[in-house]
Amino acid sequence: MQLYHHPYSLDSQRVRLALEEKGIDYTSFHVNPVTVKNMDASFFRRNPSAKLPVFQNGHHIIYNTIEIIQYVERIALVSSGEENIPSSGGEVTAWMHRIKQWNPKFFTLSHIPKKHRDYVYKFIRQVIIARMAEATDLAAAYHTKLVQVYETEDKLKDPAVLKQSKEQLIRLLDQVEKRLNESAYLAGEEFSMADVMLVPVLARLVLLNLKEEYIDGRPNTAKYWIMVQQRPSYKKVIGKHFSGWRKHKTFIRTWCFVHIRTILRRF
Ligand SMILES: N[C@@H](CCC(=O)N[C@@H](CS)C(=O)NCC(=O)O)C(=O)O
Repeated sequence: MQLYHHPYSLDSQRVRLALEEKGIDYTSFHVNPVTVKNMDASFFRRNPSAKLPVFQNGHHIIYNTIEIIQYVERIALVSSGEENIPSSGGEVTAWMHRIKQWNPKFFTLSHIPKKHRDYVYKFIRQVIIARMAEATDLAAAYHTKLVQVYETEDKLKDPAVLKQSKEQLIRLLDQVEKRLNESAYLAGEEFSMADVMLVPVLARLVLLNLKEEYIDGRPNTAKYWIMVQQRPSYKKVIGKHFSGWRKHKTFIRTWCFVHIRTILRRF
C-alpha cells in the first residue's frame, strides 16, 4: 500500500492518523504542494486533480479522504481476524461527513500574510506553466489547474468567501463543543474515525495561532485538545512536524526551496 501525502495537507493528516490508529503499514511518499511536487508529471499523470492524499493498494486508487479512511478500517478489520471488532457506526460516519464539509483552504490561506501568499502563488503558476511545456500530453489538465489557481487567488480577495468559511467553522466548533459535553470523544467514550477527522482541524487552528480565539473559549474542546495530543498517532503525524520550534524547521525548508528556485528561475 502506498500513500502520497504531505504533513501540510489536512486531509493527508487525517488519513495518516487513521493508518497509525489502526496500525496499518504503508509506504510513504511525500508530495509537497507548496514546492509544487504535486504537479510533477509522474504524480500528476496518476492524479490530474493534483490533490492530496492519494492512496493506492495494487491497482486500486482512492482519492477521497473519507473513502480512504473507511477502506483502512476494513483492512484493519480483515487483518485482525476478529469478528467482533465494531466498525464505525452511524454517528461516526455522520460526524466524518459533517467535519469534511468545512474546507480549510480559504480559511488557512486568509491567515497567511498576503505578501507571502502572492509569492508562493506566483511560484506555483510558474511551475505549472513549466510542467505544461514539458509534458504536452497533459497540457489540458495543467491548464485546468492553472485556471483553478487564478480562481483561488480571486476568491481570496472576496470577503464574503472568507466570512462564510469562518461562520461555517464556528458552527462546526459549536456542535463539537456541545457533543463533547456528553462524552470524552466525538462519537462516544472511545477515540474513533470521527476524531481522526477533527484533530487536524484543531491542529490547524493552533498552527495559525488561533487557539485562543477558537479553542480556549470552548472548555470541552480545550480539554479534548489536551487529551488527543497525548496519542502516539498525533505525535507521529502532526506533533513531530509542528510542535514548538519544529514548525519553523518544517516551513523554512519549504520556504528556502521556493525562494532559491524563484531567484534562479528554475521551475
Ligand atoms: N480529494 C480529497 C480532497 C483533497 C484536498 O482538497 N487536498 C488538498 C490538501 S488538504 C490539496 O491537495 N490541495 C492542492 C490543490 O488544490 O491543488 C477529498 O475529497 O477528500
